[in-house]
Amino acid sequence: MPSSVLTPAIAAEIERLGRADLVVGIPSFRNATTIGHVVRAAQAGLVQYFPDLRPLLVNSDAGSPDGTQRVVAETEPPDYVERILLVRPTNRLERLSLTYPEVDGVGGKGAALRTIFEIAAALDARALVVVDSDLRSITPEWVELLAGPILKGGFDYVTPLYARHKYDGTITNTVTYPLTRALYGRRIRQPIGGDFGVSGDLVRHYLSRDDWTAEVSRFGIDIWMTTHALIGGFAVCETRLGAKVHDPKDPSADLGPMFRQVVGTILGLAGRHPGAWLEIRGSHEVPAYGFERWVEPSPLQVNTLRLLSELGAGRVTHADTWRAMLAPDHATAVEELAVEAGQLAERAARRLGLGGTESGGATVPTDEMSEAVSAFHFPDELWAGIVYDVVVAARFGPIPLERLVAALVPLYFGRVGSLVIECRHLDQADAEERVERQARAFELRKPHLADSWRAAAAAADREGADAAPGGAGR
Ligand SMILES: Nc1nc2c(ncn2[C@@H]2O[C@H](COP(=O)(O)OP(=O)(O)O)[C@@H](O)[C@H]2O)c(=O)[nH]1
Ligand SMILES: [Mg+2]
Repeated sequence: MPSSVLTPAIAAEIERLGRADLVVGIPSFRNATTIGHVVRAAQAGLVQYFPDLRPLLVNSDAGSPDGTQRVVAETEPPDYVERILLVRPTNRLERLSLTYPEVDGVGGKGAALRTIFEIAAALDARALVVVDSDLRSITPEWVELLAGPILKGGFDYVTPLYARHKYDGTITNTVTYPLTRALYGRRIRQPIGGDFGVSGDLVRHYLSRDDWTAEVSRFGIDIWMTTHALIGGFAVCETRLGAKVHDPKDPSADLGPMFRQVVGTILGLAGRHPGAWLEIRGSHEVPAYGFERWVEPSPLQVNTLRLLSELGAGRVTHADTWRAMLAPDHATAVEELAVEAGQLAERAARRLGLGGTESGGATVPTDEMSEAVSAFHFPDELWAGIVYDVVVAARFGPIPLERLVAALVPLYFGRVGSLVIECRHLDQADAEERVERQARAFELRKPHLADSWRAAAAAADREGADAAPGGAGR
C-alpha cells in the first residue's frame, strides 16, 4: 500500500483526539441531501448502544461542491442525541468532516475509506463501522448491528444482509456474490454492500497490504476489503440490517464504470492468490447476527431494452476480444446472443413506440419492456463459464485486464437483462432463489475453472522455461 497519505490538518486532528474506541466512517461525494440523516442516525447509534466507549464520527468527503461537508458541520451536534435519547455517555462524541487526499493521484470511495482506515488505526480503534452517505433506511441500530459482532462476538469483518429490490444490486448478484462464494467457499450475500464493520486488527491488515490500485481507490474498495478479510483468514459474519434504500441506479446507465472497477479488482485478487481458492469445493454459510426482519424494499425501474441493445452493440466493439478471452463455444454462443439481443430490442422499441432504446425506454415500466423481449435468455451455465474464462485470461492471457473487463461489460448488461426478464413475474423470495441457482451453477463448474487454471499455469511455465536463457535446453 502507498505510504501514509494523511495531510497535516488530519494529522493534527488525530493528535488532538488521541484515542477512539469505535469509529463510524462515512465516505461522501455530492450527498448534501441525504448525509444529514446518516450522520444523525450514526451519532444516535454510537451514544445509545456504546455509551461507555470513546466514539468518533468521520466524514471523508471528496470536496463536494454541493455543500455536503457544510451539512455535516450543521447537523445537530451530539448533545442533541443525548437530549432526545436521555443517555449520558461517559465520553463526548467527537465529529470530523474532512476532504480526503487522493491516493497516488486518484480519488474515489476507496481513497475516502483509506483516510478513514488511517485515522482509525492511528487512534487505535477497536472497531470501525463504515456506512454510505446516500442511505435512507439507516437507523441508529445499524451501528450496533455492525459493531456488535466485533466488540461482543470477536468477529473481524461484518457484512450486511439486507432486503434489496430484485432489480437492485446487479453487480453483486451476477458477479461478486456467486464468484466470491465459489472461489473462497463462503456464502457472503453482500460482499460489496457498502455498509461494513471492521475490527482494529483487520484495519491494520488492510493498511499493510501492498496491492492498492487505482481501482481500489474507486469502487474496487468493497470487494478488496471482503476478499482480503477472507484470504487473510479473518472471522467473517453477516448482520441483518433490514432494507437498503439508497439513491437508485439503472444498471445500463450508471453501472458500467463501477462494474469495471469492482470486477477488475476481484479478478486481480483471484490472479494473485490462487492458493486461497484453487482447492476449495462447495461453500458454507457464515454466521448471521441480528434479529430477523421482514421488509419490502422500494421498487426500482430498469431499462431492459437498453440492456439488450448494449449487448447487441457490444459485438461491434468487442467481438475480437470475446474470441480471444473466451472458450470457443462460449464466444460463439455469446455472439449469437448479442445478435439476437440487438434484434429483439430494436423490434420491441418499435412496437412500444419508442424512438431509440437509449432515452425513450425509461418512460415504459420495466415489466412491460421485459415482456416485449421475453424471448431473450442468457443461461446461468454460459454466464458462469464466461466469468471463469475471464478469471484465467486475466492471469495468463495476453490481453490487458482493463480491456478484458471492458469487453465483459456488455455481457454483464445482457446477463442482467436476462435476469430482469426472468424475474419479472417473481416475488422477492423467488427472485432470490434465481440468484441462488446461479450461485450453484458457479460452484458446479468450479472444477473446470481449477483445471483450466492449472493447464494455463503449466503452459505459462513451459513458455517461461523455453524463453529463459539456457532454459529447457531444446
Ligand atoms: N469520498 C468519496 N465518496 C464517494 C465517491 N464516489 C462515491 N462515494 C461514496 O460511496 C458511497 C457509495 O456510493 P454509491 O454511488 O451510493 O454506490 P452504490 O450504492 O454502491 O451504487 C456513497 O457514500 C458515496 O457518497 C467519491 O468519489 N469520493
Ligand atoms: Mg448507494
